[in-house]
This record gives sequence, structure tokens and C-alpha cells, in this order.
Amino acid sequence: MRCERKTMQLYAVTDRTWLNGHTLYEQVEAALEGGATCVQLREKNLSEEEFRKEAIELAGLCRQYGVPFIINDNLDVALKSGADGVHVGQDDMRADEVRRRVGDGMIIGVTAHTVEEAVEAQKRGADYLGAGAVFQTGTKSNTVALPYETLQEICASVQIPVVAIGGITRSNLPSLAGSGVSGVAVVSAIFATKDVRAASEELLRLSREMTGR
Ligand code: TZP
Ligand code: MG
Repeated sequence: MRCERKTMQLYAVTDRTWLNGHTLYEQVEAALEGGATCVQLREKNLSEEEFRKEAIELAGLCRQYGVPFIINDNLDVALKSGADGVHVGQDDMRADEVRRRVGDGMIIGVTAHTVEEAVEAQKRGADYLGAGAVFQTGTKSNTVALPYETLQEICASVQIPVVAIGGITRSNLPSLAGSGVSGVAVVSAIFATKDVRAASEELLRLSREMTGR
């Protein structure tokens, strides 16, 4: 599956902190029904075995919706689960090493906090960039706030799509307009809500308005 600009419109990143009695599968399905255009399995507290099982199930689900399914960090699980791609941070494997292992068919996403990191990741074969944290977030510790101007510079410095992440809510999403991002990646504003489907619908609408697409 290819990564296009519209793939980044509403990128739902999982977190089982807020399952509210539902399974992750049900939560992701609700996000897909609401219009999520990409899904990432990002689970920091699962065993390798559980992570792989979850990945296989969600890969099948996302395929039914025709939505790319990305695995955070774990190349082995990405390759064995039938996922469409893998996302790596600056402390993980470099994009060109990932490319060597996964081949041309897989989407590779890289986190970038600076123009240098962005340009480097593109050069090494990244298909999209995640840039953030654009707002304060409690979901990930030790995030550094990325000023709007830096986000703009990052977007202007590369040809591949850039998705903003970190603390994005329906109230602050519109303020990303004009930055050049192709969309938003969201954890809590989707998965920490009671109605995951409605939250996704609303965020998709706002993200389209923000990018003018
Ligand atoms: N990377 C930078 S911020 C973040 C990640 C994974 C967490 C975003 O979560 P939320 O709940 O959308 O702020
Ligand atoms: Mg990582």
C-alpha cells in the first residue's frame, strides 16, 4: 500500500490505556468507521507475543477498510503480521537500514523534530514524517514542544508528507493551518473518548478543513 498525502489526513495511533471495557480491535474498528485514514499500533507494554497477535488481527481489520496499517518500532512484527509499514523514532533504526530489511513495498515513517532530521530521513528513504510534539501532551513523556515555525520549516524542507503529532485536539487542530502538514496523528483525542467513532469523524472533518482538502 502506498503512502499518499491523504493517507496522513487522520492517523489514529493506538493506546490501550483507555479501552473502557472494549477490545483494542473494537476501538480501532470504531476509529476506522469514523474515517481514520491510517492506523498505527503503538503499544509499549505488551509482550512480543501479544504484540504480534494484536498486529495480525488489526492488519486484517485495516485491510478490510483499505487503510494502511503501521507498526511502531518493531520490524519483525511488521514483517510477520502483514502490516503495510513501520514507524521509527530518532533513537530507533535509521530509515535506510529499515528499507534494507523490509524492501520497497513497505511504508516507512520517521519521527523528525528538526529540519536536519527531516531532510536526512527523506534522503534515507522515509515515505512520511511524523513531527511533534506540536502541543503539550500527557500521552508520551519527555516530549519537547515543536514551535509552529519549525513545523512550517520542516514541511517546506521535504517533498514527502508530514503529519503533526502531540496533544492535538479538536480545539487546537485548526491552528495547524498554513503549516504545510498533510494531516494529524492522534492518540488520546480519539482513543480516550467515549465515542471513538464520533471523535474520528469530527477530527477528520477538522483536519480536512485545516489542510484545505
Ligand atoms: N509522539 C510524539 S507526541 C506522541 C507521540 C507518540 C503522543 C501523542 O498522543 P496524544 O494523546 O495525541 O497527545
Ligand atoms: Mg520508537
